[in-house]
Amino acid sequence: MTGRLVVVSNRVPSDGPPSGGLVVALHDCLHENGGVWYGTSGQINDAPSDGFSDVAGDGYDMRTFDLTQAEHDGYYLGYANSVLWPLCHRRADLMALSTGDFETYIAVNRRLAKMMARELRPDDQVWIHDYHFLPLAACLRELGVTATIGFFHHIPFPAVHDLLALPQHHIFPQWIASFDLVGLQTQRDVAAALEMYRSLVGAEQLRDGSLQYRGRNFEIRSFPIGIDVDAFAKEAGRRDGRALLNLATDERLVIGVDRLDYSKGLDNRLSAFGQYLEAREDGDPRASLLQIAPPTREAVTAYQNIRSEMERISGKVNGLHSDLDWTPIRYIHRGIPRDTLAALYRAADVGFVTPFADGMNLVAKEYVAAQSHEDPGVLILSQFAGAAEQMTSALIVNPYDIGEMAAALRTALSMPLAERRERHEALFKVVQRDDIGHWTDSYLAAMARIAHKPLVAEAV
Ligand code: GDG
Repeated sequence: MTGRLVVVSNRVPSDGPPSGGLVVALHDCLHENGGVWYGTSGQINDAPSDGFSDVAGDGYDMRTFDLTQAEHDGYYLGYANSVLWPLCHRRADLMALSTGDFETYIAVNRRLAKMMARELRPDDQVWIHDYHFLPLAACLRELGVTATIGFFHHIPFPAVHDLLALPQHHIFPQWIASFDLVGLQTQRDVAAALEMYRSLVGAEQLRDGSLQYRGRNFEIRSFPIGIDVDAFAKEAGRRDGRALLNLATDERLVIGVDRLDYSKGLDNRLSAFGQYLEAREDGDPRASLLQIAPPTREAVTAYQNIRSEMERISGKVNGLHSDLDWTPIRYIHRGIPRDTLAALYRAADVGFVTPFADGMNLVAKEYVAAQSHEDPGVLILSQFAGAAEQMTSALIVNPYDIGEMAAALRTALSMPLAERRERHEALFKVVQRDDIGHWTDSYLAAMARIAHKPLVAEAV
């Protein structure tokens, strides 16, 4: 690649060796090509900083900046996580529109743009991640930055009628058009973005697939994110997950793994499991649900309700169905190590992934990667996870329909081996083909192609 790779994400992996697929993949790209990774430090400072601090990176530079308490509250907890997150997850009703948060969000993006603009070079390829930085390219362009700037939106692109609930919706098309390449997870997201340009501002797609808005030419394309399949499969085979749980020989296991977020459909999932238990007939296997749900964004009010809902439903189901030697729902409200997680996925007969809305959902892919090919488990997947666009051999369910999910559990737990193998083989193929390496390679190749496009295209 010519020019440096410059990555921007809310946090940089400054606390030791990177872990988790995305962070490792970005680390590997930077390690290979050299470059810079910008992001917040995770530290709160009394005064806004006017420059970056250096963190030792492995073969590349890591440049971090601190936030003030007011910035953390308004930019991170406020506009990013209490407005944009619910908006993009079809929960405009949960948006907390507080005076000043939008201004703080813009101010943080402006400050970062100002600090970056001093350091960026015209031939840099800048790759910005996530909804924390939607206005960052627009801020950089205002400062005269001409480098190629890409964006990856990890979460769903909002539908137009949801976007209209955002008081600042009119700036959205301009923010997006300031990037050169906008990566979305699915074709469904691309369709939503194109619909926004068509219906809100009347911008149409050109014949080469790119868009033209306010004199800028840019592309919106889907790049479904994946995982490091080989590494995960290897990890999953190292330990016996069933032994970790002390499961009885004939006990079946259903697993759910999610940050405790209202978008993940956890309440309906637990209810569906309860309904499955109620409808269980003599001879049906005894199954337990292991739900791992580490806390997340607890300072945001909307997250406090889901926590008490989980406690209420799991308490109710366990109260009704537990036996002296059996607790049907094991609900763990904390994070567990990645190697343990991999072994637990492998031990589970069913992966139960039922978000109301999700950009992709990597848990679905991790579950498939962790299965043994000889005796694989069954994936139950919400139609609203981005992953459902690729993983069509899963049992696809509507996460709002508790009865349908309970029936899917029954089907999954009694599925014959031949069908389980057939479905798993098809799913594994897709997950392996579109792995994390393919995602970074295809995104960076598209950005490099745009970087080398003759400049006349810009002036059309
Ligand atoms: C966003 C988008 C998109 C979870 N609990 C533990 C743990 N995890 C790991 C999982 C998985 C990751 O966290 C969660 O990834 P998801 O993709 O499921 O969801 P988000 O966090 O919402 O991610 C999403 C993703 O970005 C990537 O673009 O797919 O749609 O919302 O890797 O395994 N890991 C460990 N312990 C836990 O307790 N070690």
